[in-house]
Amino acid sequence: MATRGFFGRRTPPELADRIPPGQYLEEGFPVLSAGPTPHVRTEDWSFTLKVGPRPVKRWNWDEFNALPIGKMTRDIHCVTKWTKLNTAWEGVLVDDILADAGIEPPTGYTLAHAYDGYDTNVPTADLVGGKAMVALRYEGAPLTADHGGPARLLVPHLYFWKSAKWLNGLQFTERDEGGFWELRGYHMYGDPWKEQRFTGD
Ligand SMILES: Nc1nc2c(c(=O)[nH]1)N[C@H]1C(S)=C(S)[C@@H](COP(=O)(O)O)O[C@H]1N2
Ligand SMILES: [Mo]
Repeated sequence: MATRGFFGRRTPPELADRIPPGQYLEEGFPVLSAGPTPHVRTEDWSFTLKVGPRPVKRWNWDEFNALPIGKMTRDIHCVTKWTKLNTAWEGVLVDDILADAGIEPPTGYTLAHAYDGYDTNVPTADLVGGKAMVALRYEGAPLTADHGGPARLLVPHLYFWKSAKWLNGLQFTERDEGGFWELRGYHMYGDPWKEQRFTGD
């Protein structure tokens, strides 16, 4: 009769060390978008890597899918307080995008850009070294439009708003420039283990 604690928002003790402070365990996969879902056809999709204003390389869908495809299974943490464990993704590591472009990380900061006009900033160090990918598939199937398909950024160690859906490019910047939510009061970095939800946290 050891079922008490497995329901509702109570966290099973063996998982407690995977739930950051203030978060609860979510079994579903909520959809959170600032606006309507853009429906981008893969034949219209492209991904552009920029250093400041300068485009360095651009890939179409077929070219991008020919890059090395890796897997990541990670826990994700939304600032609206849900945490989802063991989410399984396939996609292209940011390291492999840079390698294909033939560049080393040129600046310390990056802005991720998306088809809906959304953007978000991430320190470059948090995107490389196997820490982040451009995800193309979730749980073995192509990423659905509501979760950011055709492609989304996945930076699982930061709050999930950093994982830009409908990604169409990464831009290296000299300074740490805030993106959509960061300019509206959210934290510039967003470490869930430090509860960096809002400016000043
Ligand atoms: N392009 C884009 N990316 C986005 C958003 C958005 O509105 N537009 N919302 C962010 C927020 S606040 C969260 S919590 C996650 C939600 O991803 P999900 O809908 O797959 O759960 O996407 C993030 N990425
Ligand atoms: Mo969010």
